Order: sequence, then C-alpha cells, then structure tokens
Amino acid sequence: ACAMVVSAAMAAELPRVVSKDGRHALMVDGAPYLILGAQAHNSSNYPKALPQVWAAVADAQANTLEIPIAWEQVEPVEGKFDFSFVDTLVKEAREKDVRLVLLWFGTWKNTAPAYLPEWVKFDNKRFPRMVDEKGKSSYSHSPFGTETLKLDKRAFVEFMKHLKAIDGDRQTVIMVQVQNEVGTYGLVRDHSPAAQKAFNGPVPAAVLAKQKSPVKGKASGTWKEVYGAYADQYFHTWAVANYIEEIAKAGRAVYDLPMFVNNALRDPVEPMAPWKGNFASGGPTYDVLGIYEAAAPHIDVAGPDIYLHESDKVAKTLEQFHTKDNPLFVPEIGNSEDFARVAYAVFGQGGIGFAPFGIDYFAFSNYPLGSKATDKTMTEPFGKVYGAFRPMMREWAKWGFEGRTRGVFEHDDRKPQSIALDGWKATVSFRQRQFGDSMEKNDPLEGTEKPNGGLAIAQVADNEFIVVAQNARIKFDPAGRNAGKPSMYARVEEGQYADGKWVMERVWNGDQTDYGLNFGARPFVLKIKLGTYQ
Ligand code: N0T
Repeated sequence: ACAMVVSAAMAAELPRVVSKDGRHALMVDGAPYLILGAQAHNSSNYPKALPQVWAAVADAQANTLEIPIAWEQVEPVEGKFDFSFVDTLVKEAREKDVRLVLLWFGTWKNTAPAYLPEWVKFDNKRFPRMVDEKGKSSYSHSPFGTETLKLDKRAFVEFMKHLKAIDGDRQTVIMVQVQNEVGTYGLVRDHSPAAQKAFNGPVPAAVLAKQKSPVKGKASGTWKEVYGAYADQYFHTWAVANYIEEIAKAGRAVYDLPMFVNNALRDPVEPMAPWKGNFASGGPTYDVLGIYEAAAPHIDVAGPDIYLHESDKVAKTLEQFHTKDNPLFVPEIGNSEDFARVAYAVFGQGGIGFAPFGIDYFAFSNYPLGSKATDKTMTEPFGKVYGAFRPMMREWAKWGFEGRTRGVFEHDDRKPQSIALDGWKATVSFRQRQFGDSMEKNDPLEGTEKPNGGLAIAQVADNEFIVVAQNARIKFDPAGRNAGKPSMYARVEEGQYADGKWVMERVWNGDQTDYGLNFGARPFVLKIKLGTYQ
C-alpha cells in the first residue's frame, strides 16, 4: 500500500524546469531527465505518417519525440476542434515507451502563417498582417492582431485541456513548444497604428531590468531613446514575446507543462550590429534573451536550432544559449552525421536535451541543412551516441544538475582540448591511434577524415570519473589540490549503468591504458579511478 501511495504521488508531479546556482534540470517524474530527442518532419503530424517516425526514433535510440500539432489540423472549421491525431500519437508513444515534446504550430511557423487554418490565413481584416512604413502587408501576421491572438490562444487552450484529459495522469507529453522559429524576415517590425503607438511609448520596466542596450542610450524612455539603432528589433521582439506569453500563460493555467521557444539563429560570431535583414527580427536570438525573459515568464527555455556546420559557430551558440536564466536545450540540430558529436558537448555542459531534426524515414531530405540520407545511415550516428547515454540518462542528468559534468566535441581544426576538473586536468585529443603517442601525419587514422569525435565526463567522486566518448583519447594530469604529485590509474573499468547501478564488464589495463584511454567509432562508457603517490 505504501509503494502505491508513493507512485501515485510521483505521477502527480508534473514535469518542470528547475534552476539552482545557475544550473538547470528538466524534472520528469520527480527527477532530472535528459532528452535524447528526435524531431519528426514538419508534415508527419498525421496517423499514417507515424510508422516511419517510430522506426527512425527506435533506430536513433531516442527517448523523446518532438512532433508538431498544427492549428490548421485541430481547428479546420472555426470553433470545431479535432484532437484525434493527438489521441493516436499519445497512445502509440505510450506503447513505444517514448516521451513526447509537442510543437504548437500556430500564428508563426518559421515566421510564416502556413499552419494557420484556412479561415484565418486569408482574412486580413480580422487577422492583420504586419505592415511596413508605407502600409504594405508583410507575409507575416502582426503581434498586434488582437483577434489572431485571441483565437490562437483559444485553440492552444483547447489543446492543453485535451492533453490534460488524456495524459494528465501520466505525462507522456513532457514539454510544449509555443510557435516555431518566430520573428519576421524582411521587415524589422510592425508599423500599424497600434504598433506605432506602442513603439512611441515607454519601454516597460521589466524589459529595462533584463535587457541591456548595446549602445549608450537613456536609462528609461521610449524604445528609440533607450535602445537607439536596436529599437525596432527590440520592440518587435517584445511584441512577439508578449503574444507568446499570453498563449503560454493561458495554456499553463489549464495544464502546467514546461514550455519553450526555438530560434532560427542570427550569426553567432559576427560582431553585434543592428538588424539589416540578416535574420528574423523578433525571434529569441541570443542578443535579446533578456526581452523574452522579461516579457514571457511562462516560457522556461529559448533553444537554438543549429544548422550551422562550422564548429566555432556551434560552440559559440551553445555558450550564447546557456545562461543562469536560460537552460541549454537544443530543440533542433541538423541530422547529418557531423552534428552527432555535438551531443557530447550539450550533455556534458549541463544541457537538458538535444534533438536532431528529421529523424523520420519519410523520404524527404533537408540537405544542406541536414543529411542527404533518409534511411538508417542517417539515424545510426545518433543511435550510437544515445545508446551509450540512455542506460544512465537519469544519473547523467542528475550529475549535470550538480555541476559535475563537462563535454567537448572535436572542432574543425582537430586540435586537442583540455577540460578543467577538480584536482585534475583532462586532455582530449583526436585522430590518434590507440597504441603509441605520435600523431602520424602520413598515416591518419581511418574513419576520422572528417571531425567526428566527442567526449563527455562526469566527476562522480574526488578522483573518480565516468567518461563516454567516441573517436577520442583522454589523458589525465594532476592539477589544483593534486598539482605536482605523481599519479596513475587506480582502476579503469568498462561497463554500463543498469537500474541505477554500475555494472563492470572488464578492467582495462596494459596496452589499453598505456597511451591514454582511447575511444573508437562506437561509444562506450568507462569508470575511471585515479590515484597519486609521494
Ligand atoms: C527549421 C527546419 C524546419 C544555413 C528546417 C531552419 C523546422 C524549422 N528551420 O528544416 O523547417 O520546422 O524550425 C531554418 C534555418 C535556415 C537557415 C540555414 C542557414
């Protein structure tokens, strides 16, 4: 009877994002959870599409599927709701033991109105689009459209009510994305009378408190006075964030699941400059996360959609979207092989989740953003990584929340990287043979022609580590409290976590430890104990 009481109490605890000392966790069933995610294609939100999705999710060894729910799909006729797809999806997800992150495609999908019901799409009077200085319509709907907001919100609330009714006992669905890649291309902000009036009004105090100006402006006043050349973008960001907040807040009032937004990135490395048509104005780009935090407190996370293949841009993006107020969550990343190694950095750096886009055997490739392949060769690189993390994902998420984990991915320059640990320094190198120390320039290691290495490490005790990696070598040197002391391995075990316990498979020694610990193409897990002597 006691166990039943406990499990009923657990089930009643809704997923939530928690933060402590600048670190974050996604709690699911009362404990930190790691999203080993996979996102389906944009048109896979129909029952007949699901078999190809589940097959790919299984091959990727993902524990969570991200998939759209579209306003056009649930309210094809005004006021008449149809959630039959949601029912099928949740039922099948339970059978497959996969959690769900649902993506609400409403007013904005990649900034555009494509997923609006037909009765909304063309009715510009009732559902106005943004206009430029001359009154010419943009393709994209205005965040000042009060009817658009009212009805998007109503549909979203109906959706959340339905979710609560069918899944409130169990939380197959653990998070909800509100809209998709919001903002506007080609126009920095709305110029409708309502927008104009707000633009000439004062910046709200909450925004002033959270969003610094990149230029020297007044401490308070109108958008122009405070934010200068950035005023148009920041204003539009505030307007879009407000709109999203209204919807998220209303949805959470009926069913309080964590909610997030995703971002089509602006260039992460070019020097900061005002908008000049080079990204979607109004989206949660890294430079305006403060505005989202101020305007949209019911949004827990703004996550980057990573399709930039250059390693410096990927690394910078992980930094920019990981702050004391914003958990690191990568809701989309290209599904090409080169991105699989980035998972080690996200999981190692305390991220709550990672999801390649297009994990779905629907014959559609979004190359060059992602993979050319639409078969098993596309899912396999992610499957290998997830397969290594999956048995210990609960432990890993807990260590991440405790600040014990670090992670790196191989950069385009192929150079070694070092990781500072408590009492130790780890050096991670790439393209090295397992035996011997020289990097043979004329005899490069097969299978490493392109960067594909990654390593994540958790310090589980003073001198003890769990390492999961692929195509990488790790070596440890004493540092800090151990600096200057001679050291050696006390014990290196290959094994795996099962039901919360470490299960040793073999002890590594001799050739297997003489030249550092070498991981090949297939990831595995090592438990490493180090020691020092006089
Ligand atoms: C993403 C996906 C889907 C190199 C693209 C990325 C998804 C959306 N958009 O397949 O449409 O729903 O969130 C846009 C990135 C464009 C810039 C790429 C620069």
